[in-house]
Amino acid sequence: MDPIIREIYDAILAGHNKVVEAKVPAALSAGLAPQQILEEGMIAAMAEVGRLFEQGEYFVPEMLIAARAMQAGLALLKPSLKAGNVLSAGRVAIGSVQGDLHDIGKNLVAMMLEGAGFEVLDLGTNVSPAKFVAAVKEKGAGIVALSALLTTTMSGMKTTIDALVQAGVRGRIKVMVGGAPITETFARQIGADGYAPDASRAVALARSLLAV
Ligand code: B12
Repeated sequence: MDPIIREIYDAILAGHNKVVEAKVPAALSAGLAPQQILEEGMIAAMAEVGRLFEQGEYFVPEMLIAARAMQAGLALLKPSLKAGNVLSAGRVAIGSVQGDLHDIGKNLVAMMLEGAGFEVLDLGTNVSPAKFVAAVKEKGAGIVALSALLTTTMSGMKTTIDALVQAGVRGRIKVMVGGAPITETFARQIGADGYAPDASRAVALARSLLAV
């Protein structure tokens, strides 16, 4: 691993915001690709945080400070991840489903979609089905993107899709889903139009959903 990327990785694990804030720009100035910094330094660190949590070595406070360090790094990486796209490729309403407070992955997907020229309405975390429906009816979203990180909140995706059907708008929009516990099979079972395992494939998915 590149030494600067290693420092970013270690700083996220330790929750050292200041180090992350110093090293992300340093990595960019050293000519490292934003995608590499993101994947090897930042996403890999969060995966390790998850592993340590599972093993009982990290607890919620450690997860939280690591997440804050990750968010600090992401904010600095954001301008480099966005390509200078100006035309709107479509309007996407994105949010973490009801009961779910995880937003790092959702934010990354939102960022990459923006970078690819989509207009993104970020509804935040713990988003009720009614809020997604309102984003379609009142804001004209053509894609609804649902994120869930907990096995206990996955069912909120189905509830949201049901609410879109109930509201009579399901036919004119596409629904895409993602998050660590989500699979292609689950997406199909709940009647979503597509699933992507990461942010860059989410962009390809959004494009293909609007192309058909
Ligand atoms: C950071 C973190 C937290 C932080 C969240 C901070 C924040 N602002 O997001 C805090 C501390 C708040 C937290 C709380 C909890 N957490 Co937590 N958390 C994590 C951790 C370590 C990392 C998640 C993360 O950010 N990953 C990095 C991002 C980049 O990856 P990602 O989210 O998967 O997103 C990518 C893809 O999934 C995809 N994607 C994501 N969304 C979408 C949407 C669409 C439409 C598409 C197409 C793609 C897509 O693209 C993204 C980018 O590539 C995970 C462990 C893990 N390995 O996932 C546990 C984890 C998700 N948490 C877990 C748990 C148990 C909890 C708590 C219940 C703990 C507790 N006892 O309180 C609470 C629940 C709070 C709630 N109601 O939501 C468990 C879930 C277990 C389960 N099977 O349900 C995990 C798996 C940890 C573990 N190994 O046990 N957590």
